[in-house]
Order: sequence, then structure tokens, then C-alpha cells
Amino acid sequence: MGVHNCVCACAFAQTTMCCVTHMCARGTSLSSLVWVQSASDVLEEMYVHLNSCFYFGLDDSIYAYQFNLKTKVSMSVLADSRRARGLGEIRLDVCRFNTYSLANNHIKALPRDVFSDLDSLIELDLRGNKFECDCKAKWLYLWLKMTNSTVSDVLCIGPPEYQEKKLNDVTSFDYECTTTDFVVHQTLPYQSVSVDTFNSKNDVYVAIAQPSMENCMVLEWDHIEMNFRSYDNITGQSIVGCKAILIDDQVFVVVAQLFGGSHIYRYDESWTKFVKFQDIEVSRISKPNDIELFQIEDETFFVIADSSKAGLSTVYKWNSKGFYSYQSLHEWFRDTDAEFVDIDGKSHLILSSRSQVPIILQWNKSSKKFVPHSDIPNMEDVLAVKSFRMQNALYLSLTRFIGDSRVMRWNSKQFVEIQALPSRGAMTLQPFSFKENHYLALGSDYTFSQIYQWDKEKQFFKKFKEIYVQAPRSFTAVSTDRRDFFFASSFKGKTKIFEHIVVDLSL
Ligand SMILES: *[C@@H]1O[C@H](CO)[C@@H](O)[C@H](O)[C@H]1NC(C)=O
Ligand SMILES: *[C@@H]1O[C@H](CO)[C@@H](O)[C@H](O)[C@H]1NC(C)=O
Ligand SMILES: *[C@@H]1O[C@H](CO)[C@@H](O)[C@H](O)[C@H]1NC(C)=O
Ligand SMILES: [Ca+2]
Repeated sequence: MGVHNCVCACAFAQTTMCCVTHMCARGTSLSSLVWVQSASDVLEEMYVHLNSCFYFGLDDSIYAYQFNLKTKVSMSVLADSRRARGLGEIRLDVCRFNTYSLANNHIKALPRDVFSDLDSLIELDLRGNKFECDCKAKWLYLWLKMTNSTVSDVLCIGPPEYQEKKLNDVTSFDYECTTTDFVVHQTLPYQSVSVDTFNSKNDVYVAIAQPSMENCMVLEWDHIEMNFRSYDNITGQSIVGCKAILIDDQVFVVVAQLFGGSHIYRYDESWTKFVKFQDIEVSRISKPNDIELFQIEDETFFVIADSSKAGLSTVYKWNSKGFYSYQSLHEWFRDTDAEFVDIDGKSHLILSSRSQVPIILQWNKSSKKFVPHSDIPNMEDVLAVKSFRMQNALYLSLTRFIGDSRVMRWNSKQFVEIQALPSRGAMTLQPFSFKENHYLALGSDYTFSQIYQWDKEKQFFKKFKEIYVQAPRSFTAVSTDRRDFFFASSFKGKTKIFEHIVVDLSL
């Protein structure tokens, strides 16, 4: 190998070689600076000064490994600051230097893990450079903490809060270097209106109400294929809700229908399918709109919200043999949704209705019935109420079709509004959380549905991602195998399963 296309001055004296490149043609590779092989045998010190015009192309790397360099070898890269971006292509891992000087190069970033294989590194001089101390520098921060080499201080040029500080002093790397996203994992070729999830014997299941297919489809997470597959079908008539209930290792599914009454199915181990367990007394239920499950003092209840003019929302209770109707709630209000909420240790039901503002019923511990307690004033036309908790505070989300949906927080006396979310044909506003990430999904019949994320510092939900689902009716979070999913039912199109993923910004 000789020197090609490159005018460079190299001094070779005994065991020391000094090479100063200048006037090198653009595109010159450092490999063309590799001298006669035999010289390397005696080489103990090498200085490579890359000056002004040196330009690293994509394939360029320093082929110093071709020499079996001995100790006391140092390299300093004195690139012109305007060309320092070429440093991205340096592969120090193939070198055997033990002293590096990258001083005064106006370097703002280095390739990830560029020092990690340098076993022989004793000294590293990074002075005269100021680094972007963002997530892309996290590897350097970690490496500085563990290396035994002597490294000069690494100063930051940004982000603004770390300007002029040392990279070692950046404290935010632990929690700020990840973000999250939702990506489509699976598309189910049918329409649906509601999705419920349950765990049984370490397996994760999903029950999907499909009115047009007269079916309540039960899916199971397939640990091998890593997707949701059909497990059983519970057929019916105009099914609007499939709600799973687990009692003493038994799995029940309440199947709410618009016609032909509503029924409860139970998973039969010997038949390995769901079989009908009982009918629900439905003299009072004519248009079920929602089923909500809850427990009070170890007793299991569910409530069906009835949205017909003549219907009565009714609470059912488990009596160890079956479910029987326990209490009829208020009459003739065309309820759209029920939500069970524990407020300061007391059990409550919140009912939203077409004809009045949401009302709050409280459980009377002596009569063991719900009694009217209060309402949420000035909130007409609420289609659904959901409760959720973040950092020990209790919140409600109120869905409104047009106008603004609302987020409210319990202030120990009442619910107060903290945020209004513009709604365009919203049938659902669903809170859900995956670990420390709290979201609200706001459906839309006219445009994209919106996922909001809770901003801990600013204490409000900020827009996070738009997703497209045709006529969404419910959003349901499902977790399995350390993976988190988000089912979006669609009344007019395909049911979509999104996966919630964590994106590492330091890569
Ligand atoms: C640093 O030195 C200690 C003590 O000699 C050794 O145990 C450790 O493995 C060294 N760390 C690295 C990254 O070489
Ligand atoms: C359930 O029904 C769907 C079609 O409606 C079918 O593709 C699927 O195989 C059925 N699943 C089972 C477990 O029978
Ligand atoms: C709770 O029920 C008891 C017994 O029926 C009754 O005396 C009491 O007034 C009720 N409390 C409320 C707040 O309704
Ligand atoms: Ca509900």
C-alpha cells in the first residue's frame, strides 16, 4: 500500500511516525495513508494530525489495526471545525492507541460506543469540544462513569439547561431518554362495539361484542405466535356487550343483547367452551347500553345501564349460585353509562343519562343499597363516565358527542373541571395507563381519534398521537407477556389492536 491521491507530509524517524495531512483531496480515505507494512513493526509512537481539508467519506475508517501498534501511541485528530462532522465515521475500535487526543475539534457528538472496545485506552483528551448532552450522549455519560481511563472533562453546549455544565452532572438521563408510541399490531376483520379483557390461569383473554356477526368473540393471547387468536364464540342476537366476571376461579361472561334478553355464560372445563349458565331477569332491561362490574365488601355485583325510555338500570348480585337482580336504580332517565367509583373509601355509582346531568349514588352501609347522593352540575348530554387514578388523585372523564368532553378531579368535596377536550362525534373518552404513562383516548366519528398523554409537570393532558379508527365505540387496554396493547373497537370498520411501545431515544 502506498499513499494515493493524497499529499501529506509524514515524518518517519526510528520508532516515531508523524503524519500531517493537508491538501488532501476530498474523499481521500485514511486507509490510503497506510504506509509500508514493515514500518509498523518498529512503530511505537504515531501522531496523525488530520488537518484542514481532510474529509471522511462513508466508508472511511482508520485502518490502524493493520499495524500491530505497540504502546505509547497517540492520535490526535485536528480536523477543521467545519469538517468535524466527518468524525462520525471514525471507528476507533479498530485502533490500538492508548492515548487519544480529540482535543479542539469542535466535536458535538461522537459515534455511539466508540470507546467501548478500547481495552488499552489510558488517556483520552476531549478538551476544546462541547457536546450536545442530549439522549444521544447517554452512552458517553455511562461510559465515563465506568471507565478506568483518565478522561478530561466533557463539557456541554446544549440543551440550554446544561450549557457549560459537565456531562457527568446531567441528571436527566435516567427518565428522559425514552418515549412511547402506539403502532398497529393486529387488525381484526370485523366490526365491534365493546371489548373486555380478563386473566385466567396465567392466560390473557379478550371478549369482543360483535353485533353484526351476532357474536361475542373470545380471543386468547397466543404466546408463540405473539398475537390474539380466536378461542371461543358465544353466539347471540344483537350483542352489545360481553363482560367477563371472575368468581372463585370460574369465568362468567355477561352477554348483553338488544333482543332476546341478556344471558350469562360460564366457561365449562369439560366442554372447553362457554356454555349458558343463566338468563338475566330482564323484565326491566330493554336496551342495555353498558355493563359495569364491581365489588363491595367482598360481594360481587354488576350493573346494567339501560338507555331505553322504559328501561330501568339495575344492579345484580352474586349469591353463590347465580346472579339475581338486587336493586333498580332511578327510572325513565335513559341511562347511557354506569361507573363504579370509590371516593374517599366509600362506594359510589355514577350514572350518565340522556335526560339529565350525571348523578352520583352512594352505597348506604346499613341498608346495603345505593341512595341518591349528588350530581355533577352543568354537564348535560354526557354519554359516558370513567374514573381513573394518577398519583393518588381521583379523576373522571366525561364523554360528550359534540362540544367539549371533560376531565375532572376530586378535590375532597366535589369534582372540579381541570380540562376540556374538543370533541367531534365522540362516543368514548377512555382513560388508561401503562406503568407510569397515563393516557386518554378520545374517539371521533368524523375525523381521527386522539390519544392524549398526561403531562406530569404541567398537570394536563397534551395531544400525543392521532389514530384512525372508523366510528370507534370503545378503547380497551390489554396487557400480556410484558407487552401492552390497546384495542379500538369500530362500529363501521375493522377492529384494531395497537401495541404500546417504548422508544429508546439514546439509540
Ligand atoms: C477498572 O479497574 C478495576 C480494578 O482494577 C477492575 O475491576 C474493573 O474491571 C476495571 N473496569 C474496566 C471497565 O476496565
Ligand atoms: C369463531 O367464529 C369465527 C367466524 O365468525 C371463526 O373464524 C372462528 O374460527 C370461530 N372460533 C372458534 C374457536 O370456533
Ligand atoms: C341508610 O340506611 C339507614 C337504614 O335504612 C337509614 O336509616 C339512613 O337514613 C340511610 N342513610 C342515608 C344517608 O340515606
Ligand atoms: Ca361504564
